[in-house]
Amino acid sequence: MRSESCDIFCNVVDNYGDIGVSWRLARQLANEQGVSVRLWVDDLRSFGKLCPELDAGLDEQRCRGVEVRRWFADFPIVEPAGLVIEAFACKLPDTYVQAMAAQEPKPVWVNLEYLSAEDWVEGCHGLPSPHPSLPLNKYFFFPGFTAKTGGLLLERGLLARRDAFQSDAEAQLCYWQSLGVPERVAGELRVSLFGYENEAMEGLLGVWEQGSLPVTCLLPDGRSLPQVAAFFGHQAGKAGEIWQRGNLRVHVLPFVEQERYDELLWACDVNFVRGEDSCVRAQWAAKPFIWQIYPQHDGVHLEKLEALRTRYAERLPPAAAQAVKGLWLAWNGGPDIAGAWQGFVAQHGVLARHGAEWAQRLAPNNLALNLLDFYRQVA
Ligand code: TRH
Repeated sequence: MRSESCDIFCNVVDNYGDIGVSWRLARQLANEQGVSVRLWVDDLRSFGKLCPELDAGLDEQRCRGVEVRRWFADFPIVEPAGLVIEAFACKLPDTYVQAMAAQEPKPVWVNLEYLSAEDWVEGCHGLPSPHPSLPLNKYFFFPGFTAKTGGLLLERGLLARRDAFQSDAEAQLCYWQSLGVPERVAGELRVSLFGYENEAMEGLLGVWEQGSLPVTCLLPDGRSLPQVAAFFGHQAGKAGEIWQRGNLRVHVLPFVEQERYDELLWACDVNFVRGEDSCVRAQWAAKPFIWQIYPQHDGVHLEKLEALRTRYAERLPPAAAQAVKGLWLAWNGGPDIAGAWQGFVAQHGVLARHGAEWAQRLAPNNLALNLLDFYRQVA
């Protein structure tokens, strides 16, 4: 790498996915690959939810091996890095682009795209787009699920740490104790629930309440909380609260720092996830999972949902594939959440084995390594 340096630009649009992915990538490049990383972020308050040690009052700081800079509209004059990553088409400052054009050799400018399992991604991954007026190319880098895409973010040693945790009953017990969650009772299912507002919420909570198995639902503080609180007859809720109705008990958890969220996914039997980054983490957790996709007005999100569902279910026996289809659709605006949940739980053993095999299959296609290889080829 020419200068072993990388600038990552992140504009926090909504929620935590943009900064979640940028922060994960920044740490991986810095701490695993020895790259000198500067992360420019316009909203340090949202960032601070994922990384509480960050000081949202500082314009410049070092955090976990990464130089974190507040991205002001009035952008300072800086020398561009060798690798420039524009996360999710956030527009780079004009002065910075001018500086890139003036630099020799030119930096490699990459737009890191949103994750999709759709087929067209393979054809677009790595394509250049010439700047309309400056001697610069911007390259489109697509994360994805096949060898012809940029792969997925996966930290070194993550799967080994997951395996160690999942085979260590004592570690899991300590983990549950740290959350104030009692020991499991026979037949109990532990489910994490991270999502957006959802029309199917009441139906899902109802089937858990009425079901024959005890369900413990771990609910991180966030957008699903008001609906769950309402189900229990409360106006609102906060971390630390515990609610019970029939066979369902809910523990409201604080939103934890990013690394600690993995443990929740590893420890649960089923994970409800959303957006982009938590969906990938659920796949590394290798437990049966349900994806609530980020909704878009034009409905294109349903095609993305279908693309991942199809890929994920490809090697599943028909009954298990059908169970995944039923619950993923019901959780994304489709019918019959109660029946779909029962169908899914009946396939839990098959889906758990499949989850482990699926994670193993995806693991070699590592986004951070692919990005560096791409950089070295282009530079
Ligand atoms: O927050 P999200 O809904 O982000 C979304 C998506 O990325 C979507 O693609 C994008 O278009 C939209 O934002 C604007 O979901 P996501 O992607 O799962 O990001 C959540 C992040 O929060 C992820 O990095 C995991 C992290 N997290 C924690 O750090 N602690 C927690 O307790 C929890 C529940 C999550």
